Formats: sequence, C-alpha cells, structure tokens
Amino acid sequence: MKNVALITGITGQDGSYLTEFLLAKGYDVHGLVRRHSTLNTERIEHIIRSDYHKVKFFLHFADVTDSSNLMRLVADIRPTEVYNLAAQSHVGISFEVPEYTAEATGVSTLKLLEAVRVNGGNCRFYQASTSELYGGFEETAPQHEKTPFYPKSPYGAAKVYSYWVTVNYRESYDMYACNGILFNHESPRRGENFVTRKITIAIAKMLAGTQEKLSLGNMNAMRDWGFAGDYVEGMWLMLRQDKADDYVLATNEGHTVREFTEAAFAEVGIKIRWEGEGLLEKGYDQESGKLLVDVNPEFYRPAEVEYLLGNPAKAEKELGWKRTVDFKGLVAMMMEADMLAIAGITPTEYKERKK
Ligand code: NAP
Ligand code: G4F
Repeated sequence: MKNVALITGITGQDGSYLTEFLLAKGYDVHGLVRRHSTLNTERIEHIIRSDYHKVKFFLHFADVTDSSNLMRLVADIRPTEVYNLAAQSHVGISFEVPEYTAEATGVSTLKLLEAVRVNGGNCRFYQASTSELYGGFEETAPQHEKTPFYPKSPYGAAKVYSYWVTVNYRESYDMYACNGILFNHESPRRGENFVTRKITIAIAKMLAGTQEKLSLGNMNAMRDWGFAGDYVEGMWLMLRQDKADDYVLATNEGHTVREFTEAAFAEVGIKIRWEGEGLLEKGYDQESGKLLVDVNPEFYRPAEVEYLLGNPAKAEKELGWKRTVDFKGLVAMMMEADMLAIAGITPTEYKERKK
C-alpha cells in the first residue's frame, strides 16, 4: 500500500523537517497551508521548487478551525498517516489570543480526529502534544508520560484538551492515535519570536551593527532544548508500533535562558559578565564592558513555566529513538546559521572567527 501522509502545520518548523523526512522515505506528502496576504512558505520553498512538487508533494489551502474543509480533504486525500502539527504555538501570545488559541490549538484536534473517524478511521494519527502539559508540575522532574498535568497558559490548557481527545478517540473508536509529548525543540528554522532564535538572531544583528542590545524576559526559566530534526523522526517512529501509545521526546538536559544566552555569545567569542538580578539584571561584554543584554518586563508572561526537563526513557526503549544533537551542538548550529544569513559572513570567515 502507498504511504500517504497528511500534515497540518506544514509551513512551520516541524512541518518542514517532517516533510523532508517523509519524502526521503518515499511517502506522498500532502500539506495544509493557510491563505496569507503575503507568501508564507519560506521553510518549504526548497521543496516547492523541487521535482517532488505536484508529483509526490501537494499543498492544499485549509484552516484547521474549518471542519467542513478538513472533512473534505481527508475524504479526497485518503491519508494513511495524519500528523497534526498545526497550532497557535506561542505560549506568551496565547495570553493575548486565548479564545483563538483554544480553537486552533484545542478544538481543531477534535475536528481533525472526527474527519478521520467519519472517513473510516483506519489511518494512523499523530498529535503534537507538549511539555507545556506539565507546566507548573515540577515535583517529579524529569517529567515523563505519567507525570500529572498542570497547564499554566491558554496554550497549555488547549493542548491538554487535544491530548485527552486523542486518547479518547483511541479508546472509544479503536483508532491508532498517539500523543508525542515533545519538549522544546529548536533549529535554524525556529520561529523568530521563540527565545532561542530571538537570541541567535539578535547576536548576529549586533555583530552586523544593526541591533543595539538583546532584551529578554525571565532568564531563570529552564528548558530541555533538543534539535527539531531529531524529533520529527520520533513522530514517525510513534506511528510504526503494533499498538498506539503516548511518548515523551526530550534530551534530559536542562539549561536556563541565561545559559543559552551565554552559550550563544560564546560561539562568537564573546564572554558575558552578569550584574544585578531580576528586572535589573544586565549582561556586559567582559572585554569591552559594552551592555549587550537587559531585561524588559514586556517579555514576562502572566504565569510562567519555570522548569521543564524530560525523561525520554520510554521512547528510547520502545521506539529506539535517540537524539543526535546535544545542547552545545544545537546552539552552535543555530548561531552559525544566523551569522551566515544575517551578519553576511562566509562559512570560512565564520570558522576563522571561532578559532
Ligand atoms: P510553528 O513553527 O509555530 O508552526 C505552526 C504551524 O501551524 C504553522 O504551519 C502554522 O501555519 C500552522 N497553523 C497555525 N494555526 C493554523 C490554523 N488555524 N490552520 C492551519 N494551520 C495553522 O510550530 P512548530 O514549532 O513547528 O510546532 C509544531 C507543533 O508542535 C505545534 O502544534 C506546537 O504547538 C507543537 N510543539 C512544538 C514544540 C517545539 O518546541 N517546537 C514542542 C512541543 C509541541 P502558518 O505558517 O500559516 O502560521
Ligand atoms: O522559547 P519560548 O517562547 O518557548 P516555550 O514557552 O517554552 O514554548 C515552546 O515550547 C513548548 C514545549 O515546551 C511548545 F509546546 C511551544 O509550542 C513552544 O514551542 O520560551 C522559553 C522560555 C519561557 O520560559 C519564556 O518565558 O523563555 C522565556 N523567555 C525569556 N525571555 C522568553 C523571552 N521567551 C520568549 N519567547 N521571548 C523572550 O524574550
């Protein structure tokens, strides 16, 4: 039987890596894209321009909040696997657009599951669940599949709904439906307003002379940051098992926002000297004394998730999943990509600079 994947959120970070991964495995890949007033396909532009386009790679206009659209597309495409990656995925912004987040990140999962069920229910379903489910529940860190949920944002609450409705469809209708509970994963394709990418872009701009300083919110928040390319393989592996189940993907290595900032500056040979605390914390170039980092309360959230650290033991044992990029490798990859793209230096100049 031909493998046919349907990916929602194909224009996002994970959607683009997953598409490359599945095309390399011989899948037909169908992706849903929203209509924008400007083109929004930057991350998959290389695939659109490749020989795959309209042969093994197909795009369809759709919005995951539109159930009739989903129903028709599932009926037309007849996917063997559905990867539900679409979401309003920014935690901070979910406080600004809570109702829309509930629709796009929560209820839309029900709409897609229902479209699959009504159309026969015999394709495999991946739901992009998240470590934000655990939110404020830190006691059993590293968090794992059995850790209780305590979402701390409209985004987290919407994802809790999506998690449970996925489990519910698995149990009620015997559907092969899995939750991948993924801890933060990043890459050079990460959205510009997530903290890691915001940091690497800012440093590249500062070195290019087009930005003065980097302003951040909570620098003490700890995250378990992995590489997105590793995590999309985990999604696929979850759909390869005899029985559907839920799995954590994480690195079990935690770092604060401050540590990520230091590590990114270190990649370009700058050592940060920190002074002050909380809103008064500042980071200076140890050599020149120049102010490089400060704190702006604008980036604080009404409620914060302070500590996320994941235990991927179940995925490692049952799926044979293993991350290939560690924290240092991830920071280096992201910093190099932004230096080449933004600071306009060549790979050779970058290597020279790092010596
Ligand atoms: P992302 O880069 O923000 O991509 C989100 C995708 O969803 C984009 O393609 C976006 O389309 C699409 N989308 C948003 N609202 C939509 C709507 N109403 N209809 C159709 N498409 C819509 O997110 P990501 O980092 O790739 O993450 C993928 C999924 O994993 C998300 O569900 C996220 O919540 C979840 N997750 C991510 C992480 C992580 O660390 N990256 C960790 C755990 C879980 P546009 O391009 O048109 O905006
Ligand atoms: O990079 P972030 O915005 O990611 P966050 O909130 O952890 O959410 C990401 O990971 C989740 C998985 O755990 C996904 F489900 C979700 O879709 C998304 O991909 O923020 C990371 C931390 C937070 O504690 C935030 O308060 O960094 C802190 N932070 C400090 N200064 C900042 C900033 N975050 C952002 N975005 N911008 C800042 O200036």
